[in-house]
Amino acid sequence: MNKLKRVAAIHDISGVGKCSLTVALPIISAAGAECAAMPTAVLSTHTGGFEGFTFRDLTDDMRPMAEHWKKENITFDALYSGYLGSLGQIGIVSDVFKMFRAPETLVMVDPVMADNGKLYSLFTAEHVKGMAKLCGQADLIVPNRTEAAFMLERDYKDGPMTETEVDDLLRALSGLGAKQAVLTGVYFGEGDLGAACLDAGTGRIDYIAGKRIEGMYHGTGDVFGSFLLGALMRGRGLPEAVKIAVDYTCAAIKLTAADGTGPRMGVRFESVLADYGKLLDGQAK
Ligand code: PXL
Repeated sequence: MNKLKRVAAIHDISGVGKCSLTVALPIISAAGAECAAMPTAVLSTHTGGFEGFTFRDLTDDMRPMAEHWKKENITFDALYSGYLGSLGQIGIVSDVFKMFRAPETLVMVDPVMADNGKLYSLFTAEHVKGMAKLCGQADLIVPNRTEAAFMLERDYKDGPMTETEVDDLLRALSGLGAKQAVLTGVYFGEGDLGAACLDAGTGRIDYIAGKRIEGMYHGTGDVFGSFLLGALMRGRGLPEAVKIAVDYTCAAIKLTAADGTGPRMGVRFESVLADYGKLLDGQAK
């Protein structure tokens, strides 16, 4: 049997709405990897589409948690950061990366802070600068098009892209410092929605298209990132892992659209988990 890989997922817990830790834990576990958690904040719901959510900031707990893990000689095969609950957490996560980075550790930063041309509520321009710096410490970054534009101080553009635009954005993103970059929300034709990835070591760029389902569903970035990291932990190369993440995210969105539960409750990833696990075990039908 393969060695069990251990991931530390550094995200918030939004009690309702299926994003961040409530999707990273089940998806990475379904991949057959262990998912440890460092919660950055606890909210009643995520901040996109709900009014009056509670927000407990856990900034002060993060460093002591990391120090305890270190004292217990706990090691990680991957460090995966997402939604950070305060500006101060960016520096703490940067220190956590330094504490736990070993030669084989994969540091993946999803600079969760914006979508559809807008910053999420609670974030500022300072957050954008801090996230761009944190991306420089990562091996792999996973921004959406809005986050990419903001971090690169470019105008956000939606709609279909050309290959030249995608290549240019990916190369600019790798200039932030990470060896590998995955850009989400990429499509060339109206019926598609997918991602593109760059390995700056080889210069190789891949475009992966899925079938677009109309509507913007919440938490899809976290679902995508978790499917991606799970596949990487099971030994898949970057383009193959991106393809798996696009396929399973699209499948979850399709089921959600059929359910008609609306965009703010997140996507029905639960119903594709068993299949995803089997695929990574090499037992797909
Ligand atoms: O999925 C991104 C995300 C994560 N966590 C919280 C959020 C959001 C997006 O709005 O509000 C709390």
